[in-house]
Amino acid sequence: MTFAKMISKKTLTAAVAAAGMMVPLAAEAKDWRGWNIHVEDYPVSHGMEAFMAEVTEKTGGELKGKVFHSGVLGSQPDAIEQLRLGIIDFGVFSLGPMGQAVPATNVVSLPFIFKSVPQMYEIMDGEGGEALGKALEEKGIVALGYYDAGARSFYNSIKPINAPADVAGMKVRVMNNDLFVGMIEAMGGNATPMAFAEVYQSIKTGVVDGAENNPPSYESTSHFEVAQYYSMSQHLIIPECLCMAKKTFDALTPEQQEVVREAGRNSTALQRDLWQKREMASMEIVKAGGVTVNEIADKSAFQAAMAPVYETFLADNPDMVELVDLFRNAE
Ligand code: BDP
Repeated sequence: MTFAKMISKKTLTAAVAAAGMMVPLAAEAKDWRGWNIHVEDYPVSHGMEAFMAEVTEKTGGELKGKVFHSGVLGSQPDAIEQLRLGIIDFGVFSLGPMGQAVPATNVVSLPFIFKSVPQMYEIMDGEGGEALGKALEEKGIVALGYYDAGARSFYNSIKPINAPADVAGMKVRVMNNDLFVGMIEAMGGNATPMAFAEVYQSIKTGVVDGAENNPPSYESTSHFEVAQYYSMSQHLIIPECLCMAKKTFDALTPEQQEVVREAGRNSTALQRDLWQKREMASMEIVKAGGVTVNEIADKSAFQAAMAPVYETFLADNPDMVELVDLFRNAE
């Protein structure tokens, strides 16, 4: 009896299939999964695609992966947890919702902590970004660069906001972080933390009266169609982080890690450039779409209204006084 006849055809097929599957798995690293909350045509999305493409090219295809846009891999708070576990390999996260997992990052969610976007760049590319990078790393996240997300302003379906008192009684959607609830309450409004993906319907059906965001997000989500008053309070400048799972990063060779870091720096420069252009384009789109935009030249009343947010935060987090001072006392 020949060997082939000794084993059934079925067993042989299974064995060949198993061997066939095992070989590539053992020889190649798994494909990375990149989480992105934004639509494909968005500065963050282009930055992420460029990052992945550069890593693949410079490692001769050893490292590859895919960016999943439009939040299909889950909401931001869920994705942060998955990143920490290495289920998601990389992504661009707002440091707003990041505060729940990495408390030190809350410092950038304090209203008016940065004096301007250029100042934010300076602090995040220096000591401030370094301090937050360390805190992120302790929670399993490697920061590769800080993207621009401009400044967030209020929009709603009722009326222009010119003073904090105009927010009183309004139902305002905020990102998932208690600090933002405190911020709205400090102006007498009702805050509703809610996932990004739910905001459009919620404004449309009146569950909330409005929300707050930067021009590209206000435009790309079509929120401007259902909330036609955009009031340039610019109360929050929250940078975003091109982040990698430490689990994934630590498994790389030192050479691969250097490639990843360099691609991170390059994609950050690209994203910041694209951001500036998109902000202007988005303002044009929303104005053409019927939005009433009002500038708020003097923001001091809003700044004054935020005092309780700082007081509560510092009272609850005495260990963060130094970090807050590093940011707020910067020139
Ligand atoms: C956008 C951020 C995104 C947030 C979103 C939000 O880029 O990460 O999820 O705001 O408001 O500006 O939820």
